[in-house]
Amino acid sequence: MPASYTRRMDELERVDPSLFQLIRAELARERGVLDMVASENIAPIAVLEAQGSILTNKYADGYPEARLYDGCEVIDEIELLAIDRAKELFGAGHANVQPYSGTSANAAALRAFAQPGDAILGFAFDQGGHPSQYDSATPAGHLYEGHSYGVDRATGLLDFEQIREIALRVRPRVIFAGGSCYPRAIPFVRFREICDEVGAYLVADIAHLAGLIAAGRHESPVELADACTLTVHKTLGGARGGMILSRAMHAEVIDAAVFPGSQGGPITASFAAKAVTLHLCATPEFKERIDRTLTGARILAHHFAAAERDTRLHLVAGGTDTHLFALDTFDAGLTGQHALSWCHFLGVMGNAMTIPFDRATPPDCSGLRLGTAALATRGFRDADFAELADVLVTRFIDPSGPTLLALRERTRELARRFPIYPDLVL
Ligand code: DSN
Repeated sequence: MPASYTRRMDELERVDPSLFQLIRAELARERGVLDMVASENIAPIAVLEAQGSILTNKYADGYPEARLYDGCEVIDEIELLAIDRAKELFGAGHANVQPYSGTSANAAALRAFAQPGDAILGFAFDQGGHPSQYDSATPAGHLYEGHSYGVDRATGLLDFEQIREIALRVRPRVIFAGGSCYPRAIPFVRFREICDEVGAYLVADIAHLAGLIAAGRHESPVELADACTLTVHKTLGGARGGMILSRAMHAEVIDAAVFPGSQGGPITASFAAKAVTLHLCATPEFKERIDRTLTGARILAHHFAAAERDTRLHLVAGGTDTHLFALDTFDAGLTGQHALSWCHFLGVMGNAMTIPFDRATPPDCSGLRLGTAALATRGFRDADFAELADVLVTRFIDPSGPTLLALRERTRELARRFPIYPDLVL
């Protein structure tokens, strides 16, 4: 857990009491719930301090030693520190730490490797992927001819026969690998083979897997892919924002595609917040946290699998190899939204998501996505994940039973036992 916080937000409280009250309310909310949103985490205080620092004052369009603004000597050092740490942590030839988000990183990767009108191929959102990899509604999508692939209906695993068939047919310039609701490991080498066969660039979207990869707990795509796009606030657990890793030979096109290609002035304080995050991710404590994250997801998935007959909830893709799992709620007579509201009542936050071959009629869906990254950061160990699993499974076995309030008390007790920012006084 984060170390002691030494300051209150006195000045904010004085200048803007209404906003201060909202931040106080959000802190109380975060403290009172169990966050199982698979893309969220709890940033260390050091990251919050860097993000909220005086670095926010500085314009720094461009890159170290090639800025459009005067007075960037210190910002150059900070950005280079973040770049070096990213390269070191992931073993990458090049790193760009300026993308505002994962979606902006994907837009920049497309700009780097494809021309308007080119075909591109990404993992369909309703199958576990992300729209920024192919969809015309996303920032860069309208420039390209977007195609998408999915998973095998029987196994829920990536369907490489289908991916290869589409790639041979549409000849994409870029193929994306990686998703936001895919619970299984991603064999990036299979994507590399297809890219080589059709002459496509491979972009690994490791927004969700970055922490697992940094800890050495998932195969790294860094040497296989032409570029990797990621976010720093999910399993890496730190600064909000995106990043691109690439082969050294692509450094120039990637940098030009980020700025000026797809973004304006960088959020300079985020260079520092990303640098701190990467520093913390290089520690044994980080690996240990990722191990608890993975074990926690397996424990929860195992409990749901064991109770499948009683809950009629099925694990999407049969289980998990990662920090997240998804439940198919359809046979339980629930929409994903409904299942989410049952968790919400217990103070457990998650996502209702469309799952592969969803049987619900949009806008309803049949998926409930849950992740363990934030709980592991909070300090959860095996027994705590097992306790939470028992609460959640019981909730779905006996939805209207008299035990409901007792279940809610058990999640409240878990939240109390693992306080967030205990020394932050607001
Ligand atoms: N927002 C991320 C997620 O929830 O998975 C993807 O953009």
